[in-house]
Formats: sequence, structure tokens, C-alpha cells
Amino acid sequence: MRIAAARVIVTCPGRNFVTLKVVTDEGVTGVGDATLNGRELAVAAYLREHVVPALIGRDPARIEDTWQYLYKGAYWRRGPVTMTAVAAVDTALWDIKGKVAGLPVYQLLGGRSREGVTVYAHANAATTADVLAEVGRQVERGYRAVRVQTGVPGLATTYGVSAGGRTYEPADAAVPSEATWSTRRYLAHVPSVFRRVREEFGPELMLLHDVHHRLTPIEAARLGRALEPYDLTWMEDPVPAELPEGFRLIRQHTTTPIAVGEVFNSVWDCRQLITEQLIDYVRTTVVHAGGITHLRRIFDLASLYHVRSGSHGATDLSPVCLAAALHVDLSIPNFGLQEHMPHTAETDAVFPHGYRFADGYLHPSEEPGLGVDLDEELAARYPYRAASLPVNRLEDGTLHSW
Ligand code: CS2
Ligand code: MG
Repeated sequence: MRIAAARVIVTCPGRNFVTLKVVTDEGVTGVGDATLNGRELAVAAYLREHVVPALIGRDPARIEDTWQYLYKGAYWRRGPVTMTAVAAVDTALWDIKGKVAGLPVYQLLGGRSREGVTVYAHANAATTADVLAEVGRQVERGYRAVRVQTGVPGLATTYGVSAGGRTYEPADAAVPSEATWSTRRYLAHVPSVFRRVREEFGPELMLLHDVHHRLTPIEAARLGRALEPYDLTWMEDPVPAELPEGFRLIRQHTTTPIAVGEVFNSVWDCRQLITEQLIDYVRTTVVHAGGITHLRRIFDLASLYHVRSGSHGATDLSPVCLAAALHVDLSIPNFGLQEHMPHTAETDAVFPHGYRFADGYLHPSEEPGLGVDLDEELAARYPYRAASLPVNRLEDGTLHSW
């Protein structure tokens, strides 16, 4: 069997997605997610110009060799664009391998290690009353874990909370929109929201919160300590993660667990955080961290240091990524949680898939391969629409992490 063609499909069923479809000379196809929110065309060009020509004629069964070829052969190693492109190829080749073997991919990864993949839902709302209602809705749907994001009094917008109850989509304008941020207002408000959620829903429900890279280490230490009475499963991205040593300061002051990694694209980004046990969950994903092959390397390293997985799963990662993530989540020994933002019906129609939600778990498809595909005819009806992530400024205009 040889790779005969590889198509890069950009589609926008409500938001942009990039998908690589690899076609073999025996007609077996495989798909890989190549979506990088706000940088979709960069990855599409990288694939079309620098990867696809080198794939034609290769043996699709040689997944590891192809991964090394695309990683070491790039010379300019790592980075979100490169590693998302590598991820798409890797994921598509695992899909093909599963189809050829007649097995769902998790069976090729060592088989099932649990009954289902515990997922967490989002409860995002501007006011505490609406947050409580949203948490209630997710609990009724069967979720055992809920991430809580709240508006902040005095701020027009904040991360995670959309206007008018629409599904949250941060890439909201071709040229980045601008948001205003106040750490003081945020730190003064968030603990009170979690106090009310715990009062309302009791101690069992797993609660999470995404700080979204916005604090300094000592501010994150303060927040972590203030949240300790509410027993969070994790405080996510408390600080920008370029400075791993900064997490030592947070660790000195609080036992609130920390989750980091959705912006990481290789094991080198998270090595120190893992080996110094500065985090409790690593949130790297199939689509942005080099595919199934590299993600397993990251999770294997993490398993040596009591660090569990907590993969990113926002709606700007396609159903192809989610389908692949579930095969990894089901099989690794140190699974923690999987983020689950359900895609819209429009998106699900473009990406027919076999995974399903039941009783707080997602279950991957039992079909051979990943159990997801791309309907190219339907995808063609949704042309790309330029969209960028916002930027954040403090109240005095200083540019801040978004
Ligand atoms: C967030 C994401 O889901 C999360 O944890 O951090 O929504 C993130 O903001 C987006 O994926 C960025 O495109
Ligand atoms: Mg996040």
C-alpha cells in the first residue's frame, strides 16, 4: 500500500476547520485534524506546500518513520503550525492503520483501560445566578465534571462567557477584537462564585476553572489558596507557561491542582513542568501536539511523575481531533479528564462520527480506525471566513495575555 494523494480541506460550518485526508492506492483513506484557531491558513499552506508533496508514494504503515521524517526533516522543529501539520498526518495514518487492521485505534494502543472517557462540560455565564443555572443544566445532562467561567463585575466581557447565551467562540473577528481585563476585579470575584456553586451542588461534583494565562505566579498562588475551600479538580493555565520555574512559586502556596498544556506542541514544552511535578494535569492535544504518536510520549512521561491527562477539547478542535483523543484517553493508564464542548449540528454533519455521550462519559466508535470522516461535498458548501482570536488590554491600555 502507498499514499496516492492527500487533500487539505478548509471548511467553515459556523467556524473554520482544516482537515487532511490521506488517500492510499488501495482506496483506504484516513483523516487528521489540522485546525489552529486563527491560524488555519498557515497550517493549510504548510501542509499543501511542504508536507503533501513528500507524502506521495510513502508507505502509510510507517507511522513512526513518517513522524520522524516530518519532525527532524523540517529542520525548523516544533512550533504550533509545524506540529499541527505533523499531527494531521500522524492522525490520518493511525486512522488508516486501524482500518487496514479492522480495529478501532484504541485497540492498537493497548486496548481499553476504562469503561468510558470521563468528560467535563462548560458552564459559562455573566452572573452568578446564571452560572448556577448553567451548572445545573450540565449536571442534568449527566456530566460529572463542570468547568465554571463567570463574568466579572465592572468588565464588559471576559474569557469563556459569550453574549446572549450563544455557544462561546473566541475567534470573533477577522482583525482581533479587543477585550479589557482587570486582575483585581477578577480575583475579588471568582472565589465567591465557587462558594455559591459548592453551596448549591455539594462536594461531589468535579469543578474546574480556566484562568487562561492571565495572572502572575503570586496572583495565581493567591487565587489557588482562595479556591482551596471549594476543592477544585484543577485551576487551568494560571500563568503564561513560558516560565516553568514560575509554577514553583504557585506550588509553595497552594494545593489547588494545576492543569497546563493546551498551547504546548511538544514534550519539550512540558518536560520541566512534568518532571518537577509543577502541574497535576497536562492538557496537550492530538491536533496541536504532534498527533497520537507524540501525545502518547507526553502522557507516558507524565505517568512517571503522577501527572494525568486532561486534553483540550474546545469547539475549535474538530470532531476528527475529538474522535482521535477518545482512543488515546480510553487506553492510557494516567487518564484524568477530557474537555467536551459539543460541536454544532452543522459541524457534526460535516464530520460524521461514531463517538457518543452517555452517563458522563464519551465512548469512541468501535468502527475500524478513528470512527470519524469528512463529508467533502458538504464541507465545500462552507467557505473559509477570516477569524482571529481577541487581544486583551488592562484598563490602562497595557497589552495583556488573552
Ligand atoms: C480554552 C479554549 O477550552 C479551553 O480550555 O482555553 O477555549 C481556548 O481559549 C481556545 O481553544 C482558543 O482557540
Ligand atoms: Mg483553556
